[in-house]
Amino acid sequence: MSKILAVDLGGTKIAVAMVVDNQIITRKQVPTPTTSKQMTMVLSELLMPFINEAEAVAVASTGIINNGILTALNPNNLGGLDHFPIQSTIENITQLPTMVINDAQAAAWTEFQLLDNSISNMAFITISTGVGAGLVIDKSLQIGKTGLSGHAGHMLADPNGPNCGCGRKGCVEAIASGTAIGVAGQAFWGSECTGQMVYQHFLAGNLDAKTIINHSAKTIANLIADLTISLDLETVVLGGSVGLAEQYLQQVQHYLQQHPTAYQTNIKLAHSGADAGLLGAANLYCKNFKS
Ligand code: BMX
Ligand code: ZN
Repeated sequence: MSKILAVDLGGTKIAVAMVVDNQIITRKQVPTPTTSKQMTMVLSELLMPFINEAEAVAVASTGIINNGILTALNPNNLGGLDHFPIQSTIENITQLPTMVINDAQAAAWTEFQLLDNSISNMAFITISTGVGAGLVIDKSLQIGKTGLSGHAGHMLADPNGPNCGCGRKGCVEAIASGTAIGVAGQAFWGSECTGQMVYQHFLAGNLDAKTIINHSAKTIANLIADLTISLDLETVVLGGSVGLAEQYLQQVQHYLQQHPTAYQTNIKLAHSGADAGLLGAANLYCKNFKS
């Protein structure tokens, strides 16, 4: 039996869940704080009620995770939280063994295991606060020496595109993410416009919103085509609040179908929905640290 306290630390929310034998038992969610002091307090409040039940803590976190330290590739997604010692902070709070992995990498691992056994190469792409990706190649999750593997949200989509918080211009994330969708919507719906608001206008048939959402979906389709031609992907799984939103998958499929056959692959929605990161982190802890 395994009893893992799983944490999903995203750019917008932190979710905590008790995962018993790969099943989520209790789940809680709060907005992500933006300073390390607040983060330590919030983590303490969220984790303390569960520490007596759990044997370990497994964290799926946004950012580059190297030696238990969270470094933002796009610091704009994380307020003041760049260079946060997430592993030691949680170990100090809980006194439990703690493992930390990138959120999209964790989710890729969960979703890979739910695919047909014949599949060796897949990508999970989350379109959310940012655009993250996790790659499984030859059935093996790619993490990389410094934790950077899969950061495909920062591949070049348009050299003349908007500036990205990572310091580059025209990244996929700067065009396709929920944050980028909100920023594009500000020209029509004012400075308080969010990605969610643009999406509601899109579903209501507004043409300006349709242009923005289509631009995001087309950019993700181009990314999928590039990853497929370079990695021989057999399946791509979409997640994140935008990736899982009504009609988004269909838009991405529509644009991918316009590419030559070699660039096309099967695209589906994350089977474990918004829980993919939590389940993946818990599962990876058991796989790597339990005999
Ligand atoms: C960013 C990057 C990735 C992350 C992705 C999705 C940071 C802080 N994060 O590209 O590590 O996987 O966003 O993150 O640089 P989310 O917060 O949208 O889930
Ligand atoms: Zn970038």
